[in-house]
Amino acid sequence: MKNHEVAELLRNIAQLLEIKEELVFKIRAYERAALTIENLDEDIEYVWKQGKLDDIPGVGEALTKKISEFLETGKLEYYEKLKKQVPVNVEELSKVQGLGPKTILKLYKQLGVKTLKDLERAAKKKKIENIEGLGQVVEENILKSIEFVRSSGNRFLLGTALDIADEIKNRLKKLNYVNRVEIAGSLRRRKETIGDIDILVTSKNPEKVKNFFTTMNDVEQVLAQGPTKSSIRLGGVQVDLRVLQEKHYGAALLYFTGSQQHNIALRKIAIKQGMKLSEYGVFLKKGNRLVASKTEEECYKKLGLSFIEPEIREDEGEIDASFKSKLPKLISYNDLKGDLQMHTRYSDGSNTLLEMAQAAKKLGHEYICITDHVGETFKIVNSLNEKRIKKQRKEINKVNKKFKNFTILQGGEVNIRDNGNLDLKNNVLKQLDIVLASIHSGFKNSKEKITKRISTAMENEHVDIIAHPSGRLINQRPAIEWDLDNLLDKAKQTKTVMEINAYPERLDLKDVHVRAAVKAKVKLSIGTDSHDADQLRNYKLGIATARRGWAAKKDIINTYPVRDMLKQLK
Ligand code: DGT
Ligand code: CA
Ligand code: CA
Ligand code: ZN
Repeated sequence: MKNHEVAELLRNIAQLLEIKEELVFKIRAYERAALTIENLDEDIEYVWKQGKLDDIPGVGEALTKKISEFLETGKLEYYEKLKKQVPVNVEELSKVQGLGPKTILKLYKQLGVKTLKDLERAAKKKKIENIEGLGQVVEENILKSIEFVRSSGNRFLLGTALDIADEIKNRLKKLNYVNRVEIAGSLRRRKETIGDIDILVTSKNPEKVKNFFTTMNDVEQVLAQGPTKSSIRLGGVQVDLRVLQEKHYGAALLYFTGSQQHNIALRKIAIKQGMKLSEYGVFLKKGNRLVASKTEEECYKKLGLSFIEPEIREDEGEIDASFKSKLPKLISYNDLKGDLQMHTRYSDGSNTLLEMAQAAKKLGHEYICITDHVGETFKIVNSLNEKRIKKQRKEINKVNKKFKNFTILQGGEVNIRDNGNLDLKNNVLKQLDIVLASIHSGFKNSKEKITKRISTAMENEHVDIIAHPSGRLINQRPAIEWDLDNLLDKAKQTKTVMEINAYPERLDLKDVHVRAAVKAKVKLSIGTDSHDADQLRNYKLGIATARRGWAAKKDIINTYPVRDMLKQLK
């Protein structure tokens, strides 16, 4: 989705116009459009391709032209010209938290701040605290935020990093001088964002491995190369490769998988028991004798622990649970029997329902639920009304006959309106096998209001699942502010299922929310929200998120055969 990029573009234009002291109404128009597009749930590219950009409130003819140019070419001539006319680097500066248009203007006029470097210098020299309306607190926050922009602003989506890592892993596996290949670090733990990719191999010929790794034809930059560790940049991401000896493999894998917090906690346990843990193994303090190192299991065992799955190695209670043999048996990567959210050409997807079904069957699913947008007023995504729902039902019945041991269900994703009502009447909702309800606007509602909206939707007898419940888009839009405990209570009471949306930018519910839901005994579903058949494979990201939230097979309704799954719904 390019929504965030387009919004940023419009906002930067507004900022430049502000510095140029253009007419206020013109500036506000850009700002308003930016806000709308940022909060738009639909993919702006899809809206553009449908020729519906001017349906977006605040987007008229001129903006339609500009946005189209940007989406088509990745650039906007008008913006490039504007940047040349104005000496301030608003792209850099606007990333700093709390630095709005007004402040950037002030800092430029009074202190000549044009770049991030200028800003840092000014803050360090304590020049900002003297500017009216800013002060010392703002100055300190600016310094903190500059650090944040530089360090953590650049984390990659799990899905993106996983594709790159799998590709490299496959190449390394083919080499006859490489024995084991494993992905470690945050990626092995399947964290939602990844700083860099860590890969471990064992080989008797580290030199050869290094040469292969640093000269692959898509390497963008070699960052470091040594006898046992080299780093490259590929696809924009840093990839660290470590070549290990077979005998240390387990201990090294444990160490480089992390998390750092988990490692620290393990080391403390080792010390308490008169042992020492390092990336080379578990040693007895006395005589420095090696007692475990070949496998992770062995290392855990020596510390008195049962194996802990990588996804939960975050020092969030897993070590204690392992010690007491109270770890849940996590859902596994082949436990899913169906996919409960996807779109077709009926609404805003790019494939037919037959194509979606064929692709899902190929992945090993036993059933899918087609969940095109349905509704009366939510038109931008081509929502189905009653007539089209009936037409789709006929097609589903027809396509279902083509398959053996595979079921297509008819669901629908209905928008939750501002007042908590649904965008479709009950007598229509009732015709669907599964109803997903979700929020697509008003993400900035107060906590009370938004909690009420969702809980009102849960009370509707036809609503089965709340889809992408928090509405967050990773690196783009924060989650809504909600009272999760309250909503989980309501979900339990109304037998409403909470979705783990596996779309790479969403992963929503996220890991900690999943854990709260499991604890509250609220059932969960996994849906890929695919708008294209290629996206169906993302279900694994949903399982990863479920595992990070300590979910077992029984907690996820679509691990059940289709009939039992339907029985889980209200
Ligand atoms: P990332 O890359 O920011 O997404 O997160 P990680 O967890 O992959 O971190 P990374 O790449 O810096 O290091 C990989 C693992 O190596 C990390 O999870 C734990 C281990 N590790 C690295 N440096 C240290 C350290 O200074 N202390 C400890 N205890 N462990 C470390
Ligand atoms: Ca890493
Ligand atoms: Ca690393
Ligand atoms: Zn959609």
